[in-house]
Amino acid sequence: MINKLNELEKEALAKIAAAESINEINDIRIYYLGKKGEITNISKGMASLSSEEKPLFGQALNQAKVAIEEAINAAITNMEAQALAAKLAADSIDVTLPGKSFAYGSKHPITRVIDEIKEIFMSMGYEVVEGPQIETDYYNFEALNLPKEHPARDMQDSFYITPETLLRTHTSPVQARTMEQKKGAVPVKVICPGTVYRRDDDATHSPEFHQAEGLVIDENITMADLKGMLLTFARQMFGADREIRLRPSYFPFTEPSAEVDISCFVCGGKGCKLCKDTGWIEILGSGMVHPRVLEMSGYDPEKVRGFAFGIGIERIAMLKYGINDIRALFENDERFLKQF
Ligand code: 2U9
Repeated sequence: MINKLNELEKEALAKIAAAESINEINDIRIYYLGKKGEITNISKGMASLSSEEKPLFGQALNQAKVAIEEAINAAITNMEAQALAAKLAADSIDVTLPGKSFAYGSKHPITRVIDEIKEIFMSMGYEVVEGPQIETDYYNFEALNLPKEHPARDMQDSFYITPETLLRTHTSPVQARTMEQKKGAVPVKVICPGTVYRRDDDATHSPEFHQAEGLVIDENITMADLKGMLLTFARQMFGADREIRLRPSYFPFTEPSAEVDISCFVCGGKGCKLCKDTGWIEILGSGMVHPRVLEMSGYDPEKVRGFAFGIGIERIAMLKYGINDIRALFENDERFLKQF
């Protein structure tokens, strides 16, 4: 019986050594050590042995069982380690590969100029106010001293939606609405950036463009306040050594009105191609709010005064970044936009 046992043990160990999977090993375990397994069966024969033979056979039986168990456990441990190593090799990350790069966007030059203007005016205590792009004839024209049939309406030849509504031709209606809401209260100190529309289309005019207009109303506001603000703006936007110059002009909503030039930031005023040898560059329009405009929106021109100004954003962007065709700002060509 011991010989038979030794044969079974040898056979089991050979099968374990040749097994290729954990499933196979488990089948071997059941075949030899299971309830009806070969080793279990042979152990049942112990009852027929003499009392001298019994302990010897018992010992051999235990040794065989332990040897098979150990071989099985070692084979399983070995197979699990091999499986893990294979999985790690398959999933491994090559840390020397270059990383994925992200394409970063950047601000459109128009947004950059608007943001810069907002910052400058906020630092001077102005509040940023926005309003609707579809306006009524009243707020876009009437409240700004541009009654129907006023010849200055022609300059803003407009996109009408109905006879009484249109795409706003300037951001001025935002200031008119603000005044109306404040019901005569002072001070009013607002900067109103936004998109506006006019029937205009050439190298320096686009049917859709942007403005930032400002309005200050208080007691005792004079043109000196306007000039002080203009100088601060010119220096913050175009350099600390800028000077300004005011030239008489005409706008229906301001009286007196003035175009504002800055000393050329390329040549410093000596004369160059950019300033067309004049030493000066026009950057915006301004003036003292017309008494009729104050009155129409609920302010008493005997008690308060105001100044107003209008900045064309595209013009500032073109000057600052040396863009010579306004259409580049609206074509969304990445080769252009990536430069900002
Ligand atoms: C109210 C009262 C007064 C706004 C003003 C200008 C002068 C001006 C131009 C700049 C370049 C238009 O985009 S542009 O072509 N604007 O020169 N705008 S004063 O005056 C106002 C506005 C609202 C209630």
